[in-house]
Amino acid sequence: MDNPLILEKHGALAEITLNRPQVLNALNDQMREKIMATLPELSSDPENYALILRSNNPRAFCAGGDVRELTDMARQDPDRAARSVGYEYLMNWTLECFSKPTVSLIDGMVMGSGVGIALYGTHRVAGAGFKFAMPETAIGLFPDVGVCAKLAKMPGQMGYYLGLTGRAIGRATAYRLGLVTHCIDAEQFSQITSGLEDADTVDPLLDDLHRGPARDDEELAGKIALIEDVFGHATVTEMFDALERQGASGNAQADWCAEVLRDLRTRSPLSLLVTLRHLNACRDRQLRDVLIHDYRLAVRFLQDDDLQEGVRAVLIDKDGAPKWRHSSLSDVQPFEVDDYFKSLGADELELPERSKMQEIKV
Ligand code: QUE
Repeated sequence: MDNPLILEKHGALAEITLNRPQVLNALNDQMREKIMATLPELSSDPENYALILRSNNPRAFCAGGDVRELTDMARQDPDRAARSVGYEYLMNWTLECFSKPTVSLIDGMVMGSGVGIALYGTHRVAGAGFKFAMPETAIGLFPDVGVCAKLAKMPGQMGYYLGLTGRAIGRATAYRLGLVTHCIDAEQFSQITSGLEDADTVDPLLDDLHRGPARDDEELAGKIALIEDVFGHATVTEMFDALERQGASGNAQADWCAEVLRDLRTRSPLSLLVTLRHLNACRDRQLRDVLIHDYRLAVRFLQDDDLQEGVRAVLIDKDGAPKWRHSSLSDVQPFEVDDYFKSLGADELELPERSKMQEIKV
């Protein structure tokens, strides 16, 4: 079990298995490096047809990045922590530009950095236990790994709801939102791998096994108009106010609104404000540009207090009571948010254009 990432080739299929079950496959540098080493070799391998990404743990595809390792690094060697994050975003971009069918088999949790692996494959298959979340505002960070490119463009402000609250959704909702392409129970995953080993064509193989989810499996089905209304407000303060009004209204969704507001109040105020501004900016940005801007924000979060405190409160001491640098939204000065978005000058993340990523190597 010492190898955190296993690469196997069977016939026409290459399989990458995330293998750190004790930490729900929290992604570390070693795993990122192995993924990065594998992709260029596969892209020019004539024996290889497709790549599968999967987990050895039915509870989680990947619960996120190894943020404990990252925050330790940020204290001891901030430049190294920044390089680690930049390398992760390069890996996200490399997965996006990879030119072969790439099938993520996702059962259990997929959060944060895990989304940054699973989402950029051509085909995203969700098992019955699938749970998606971008929960970073809970640890004083923001939804990164390029996911704001998707969240900002979802219909009805749904991505704003997901990115700001960090709340989870199941596979029916994720399928509706286009985060996953197929719903296939984990018991059938071995049929997918054996088909791809024989170079069976990926689309008919997955389409045959797919079962469209029932409408009543969508946990947000009755809340679409409400989410559009609340998360369509221009500021986080107005979103809080709208939830407060709805929560006190006695209508059918009042309890749910009160819960969402309670969740948002536990999130880092600075994270919420930075996340909203980033989402707005990403509405008309492509992934490469989003990742470059993610890097600016990540470098600032790594140097600031809330991420350290969030990881302490949520993941180390597990007291669930982070003491954020700002006690409320109104404590955050506009210039503090502005500073997060400034160019890093010579230290900006450099990502090659897509055409460069796909150049033929000789
Ligand atoms: C927000 C996050 C993460 C999180 C919880 C949050 C995150 C992460 C984990 C995590 C990983 C491995 C574990 C575990 C939790 O939790 O990024 O228990 O074993 O990696 O609220 O961003």
